[in-house]
Amino acid sequence: MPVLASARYGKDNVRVYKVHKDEKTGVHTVFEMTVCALLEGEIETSYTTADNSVVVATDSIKNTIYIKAKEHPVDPPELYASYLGQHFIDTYSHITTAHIKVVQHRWTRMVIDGEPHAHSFYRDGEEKRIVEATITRGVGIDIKSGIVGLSVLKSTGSAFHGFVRDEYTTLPEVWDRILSTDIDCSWTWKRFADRAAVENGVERFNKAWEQARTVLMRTFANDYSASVQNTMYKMAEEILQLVPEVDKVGLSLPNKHYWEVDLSWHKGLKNTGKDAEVFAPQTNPNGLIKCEVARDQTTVTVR
Ligand code: AZA
Repeated sequence: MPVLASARYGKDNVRVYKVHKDEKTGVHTVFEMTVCALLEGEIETSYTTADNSVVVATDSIKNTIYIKAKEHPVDPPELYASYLGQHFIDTYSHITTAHIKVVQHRWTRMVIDGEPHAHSFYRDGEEKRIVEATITRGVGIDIKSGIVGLSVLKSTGSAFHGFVRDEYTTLPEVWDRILSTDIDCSWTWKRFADRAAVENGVERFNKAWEQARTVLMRTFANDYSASVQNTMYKMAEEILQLVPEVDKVGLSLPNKHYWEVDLSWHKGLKNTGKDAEVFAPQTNPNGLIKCEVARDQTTVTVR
């Protein structure tokens, strides 16, 4: 006899925009996000016996996403996600867990004639800020924050040698190569007891996001990289050091290859080794290097 092994449902891809208008200065601040809210609890019968009495319609979940964005700050997104998730478990006694994902899109203030503009913004890249919050009755609030799609490239300062050489190997060892990747980085907070614990010291979230972003770029730029593996480990180590309330840092980095193009067939053009200037960026295949770095042995298995 089949059993419902797991179930959650809700609304995904809810696009939300919120503007904050400073009455005194006339300066506007805008936020745009894409929200997913999925609920878990005593909802089995909706699947097994068509019992819709346990279903909070996904349309109502969508409405709640807008209403909570109106009632509460959406900055930082960790706070908004906690308010939203807490609402579902406080309001519906049969809902035990709310899974909230917030993807924040970039709107960066324009600087016009050297002055920050009051109400005009531009999209400076596809990088996103991510929050995944799990709010569980009787357990607390688990939050994973992150950055995805931070595209970076360095034209030197990267090597890769000493790797396994056998009958499958064609890749030459290099002491100077291009390194390019789209950084996905997450940091998992120690569990918060409740919403008040998230609110208390709420500035920690934007600070950590800024610190992580700075570390990712600074380490990428300054490290003479022996490999993607080693550079990413250094990134994670420093984030853990700077943000003591974080237990684990995860990284996922594609290695986006740029191959040399041998042009010697054309009038003897030199374009390899130290003479390489024109490269062919590859779309695929790409390397993919991942790791999670825990603060210590006790946090290895954190969520
Ligand atoms: N790590 C790198 O940094 N570069 C590589 C790898 C790897 O594992 N494999 N090929 N190139």
